Amino acid sequence: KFHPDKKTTLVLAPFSGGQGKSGVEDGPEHMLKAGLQKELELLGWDVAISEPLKDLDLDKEKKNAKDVFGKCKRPALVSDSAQKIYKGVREAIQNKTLPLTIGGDHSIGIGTLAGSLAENPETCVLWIDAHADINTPSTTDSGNLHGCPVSFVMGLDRAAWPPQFSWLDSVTTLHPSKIAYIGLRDVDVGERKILRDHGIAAFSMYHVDKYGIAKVVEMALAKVNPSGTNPVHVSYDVDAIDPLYTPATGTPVRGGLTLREGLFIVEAVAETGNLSALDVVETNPALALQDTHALDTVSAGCAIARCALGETLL
Ligand code: HAR
Ligand code: MN
Ligand code: MN
Ligand code: MN
Repeated sequence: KFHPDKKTTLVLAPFSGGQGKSGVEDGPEHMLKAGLQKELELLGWDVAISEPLKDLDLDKEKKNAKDVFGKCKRPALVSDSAQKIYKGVREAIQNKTLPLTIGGDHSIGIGTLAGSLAENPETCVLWIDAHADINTPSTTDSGNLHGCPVSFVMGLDRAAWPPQFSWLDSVTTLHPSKIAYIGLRDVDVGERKILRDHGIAAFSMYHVDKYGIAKVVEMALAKVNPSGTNPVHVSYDVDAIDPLYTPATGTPVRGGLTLREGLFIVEAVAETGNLSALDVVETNPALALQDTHALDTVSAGCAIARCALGETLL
């Protein structure tokens, strides 16, 4: 329904400032080298490429030791990158294309979700992840902003924000009823309280085992998009899938989704016709202990993108 003319923009987001490990900025390059663009074209999609971070000198910016605010690490860098990605995603939507953002760490989700919400405030979100990424600058233990994107787009704990994020004030905030999680299994104490206090739909691995993935996706979509008419932004962290299949990622957690369960989620969203944006994040080829680790993780990332764009809807 939302993209009958099958046009997408690959928004490249080679960013690693939201966490401490380098290599995650090479995710986009690896997915392109694996042939992602051609694969999507074979599915009938017209593919444009956007590089909103092209002028960012990541290596140089990461060395700025003064870029700290309270516990938050590199707020200026993360905010600047997120704002650039925000603009890239808005432009992709204005061009009537589906933004498919390739990360990079999950802090880029601040930019992608804000971009979707700015263009359509009715946007709802499926956040597919082992982690809730809903820490605030007050609750974060690690200070890594890839653990905080959801709280920023919801406007939580505004008083504690690093000043650089004030550009987000002009963007519609994400209402807690418009996000559902699938795949959770490593959620911090402070995050549990936020999820509970706001009544956020959170389907953990327990629920996947209990109900099966098909029922979980159905329940998640019914919760965030009861009318079935609103655009759905899927923000997909490859660590939602078990590290057996996606080992090359910064914070792997065992006991995750099988590869098929992981792909089923996006296939089911594709079937609704409501997919309006997709992020595929946290692929870090540098963390592979052997060649197959990087290949498997990159292949899974590409498969998520293909399945979301309809590969298996024959
Ligand atoms: N909750 C932890 C923190 O805030 C770890 C979260 C991040 N890891 C990710 N994001 N890959 O999903 O630091
Ligand atoms: Mn590099
Ligand atoms: Mn994440
Ligand atoms: Mn994660």
